[in-house]
Amino acid sequence: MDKVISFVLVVFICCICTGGNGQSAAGEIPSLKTVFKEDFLVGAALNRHQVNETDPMATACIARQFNTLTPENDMKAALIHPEWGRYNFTEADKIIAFGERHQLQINAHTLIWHSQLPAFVMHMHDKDSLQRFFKDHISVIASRYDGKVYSWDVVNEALNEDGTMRKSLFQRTLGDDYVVQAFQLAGQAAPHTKLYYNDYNIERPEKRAGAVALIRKIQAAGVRIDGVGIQGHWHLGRVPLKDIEESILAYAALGIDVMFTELDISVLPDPKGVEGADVNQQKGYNNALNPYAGSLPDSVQQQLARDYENLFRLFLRYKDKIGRVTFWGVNDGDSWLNNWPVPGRTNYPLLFDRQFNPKMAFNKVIALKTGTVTK
Ligand code: 9MR
Repeated sequence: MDKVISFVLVVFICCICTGGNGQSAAGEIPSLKTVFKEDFLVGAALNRHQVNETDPMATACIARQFNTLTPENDMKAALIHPEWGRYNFTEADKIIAFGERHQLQINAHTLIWHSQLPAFVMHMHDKDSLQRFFKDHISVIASRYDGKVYSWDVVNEALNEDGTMRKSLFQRTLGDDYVVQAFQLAGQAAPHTKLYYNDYNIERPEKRAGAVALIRKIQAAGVRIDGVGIQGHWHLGRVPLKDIEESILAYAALGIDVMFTELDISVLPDPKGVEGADVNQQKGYNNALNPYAGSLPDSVQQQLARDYENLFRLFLRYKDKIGRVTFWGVNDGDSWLNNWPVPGRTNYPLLFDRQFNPKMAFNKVIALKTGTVTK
């Protein structure tokens, strides 16, 4: 009987301490980076406003919660290399300074991607010019930030859903080997930087087989690749835990680090024909596609919390193989999913709400480590 009373007392105290919303008695929200410090790094993609520290609440949340960042856009080719031979390092340099100021390790994103290319490259058809752009771009940027960033997403999204090579400008003009070349050039320019391949849906068996083959090809060429980023753009109630688990094992077996690099869980209905995270897929708005414009129903909040809890339980099981888990945004208001694949929606895919309050999903994830009782 005594035991029962003590148990009830402990549960009661825990509830008071967390205020039911994950806050301690002192009013402090637990910190993801602290709670998971023995397991893996926890990060977020940051936009330009956040790097410029225009919102003190955003800065405080980032500094408290995360120990690694990925620039959401400002190191992409269109922004950092807008014209032939002209680079604009202003924003990228601010990202480095932000990382130093707040002690966040930086994953630079991304050197070679078919999207967000500068106009002068998109219209380039001859092999010599593209080859020259390719070499200059990788060498100049990777060497400038060597030792300042921890890692690079060297190549992003080179694969189709069936695991074959995407017929991108790079593939069509330079051939399939462009991926191996990109890693080779990056390795020469940035010997102190980890080099990763990053893509979405590469937990799915078919696409995973393509990614495994691509990584093996890089390794067989004697070229360095240090890790793979599974982006992790998933959907409410459909997080593919089995595929994720098999993927962690398959990629780790290649002797490389496994990361979850762009994590979010969309709670909104998908328009027909949209899969993955291809930024070029856009669909028209209608109200039926935006059911939670006012607020998120409790049942959906709970499902989101269950999805995140199950996912992080899996991450913890394989923590020896997982180097980093990065969310694609800090709070729900930042997320690209408010405007993709349908513009102007209200999505709720992250752990913090639009006012930076921790959501039920945050509490569930934290509780996996602390055992704190949460609602
Ligand atoms: O979140 C990014 C969004 O702000 C940009 O408009 C978009 C196009 O560049 O890219 C988004 O980030 C993508 C990332 O770079 C690669 N994987 C898919 C991400 C979501 O689209």
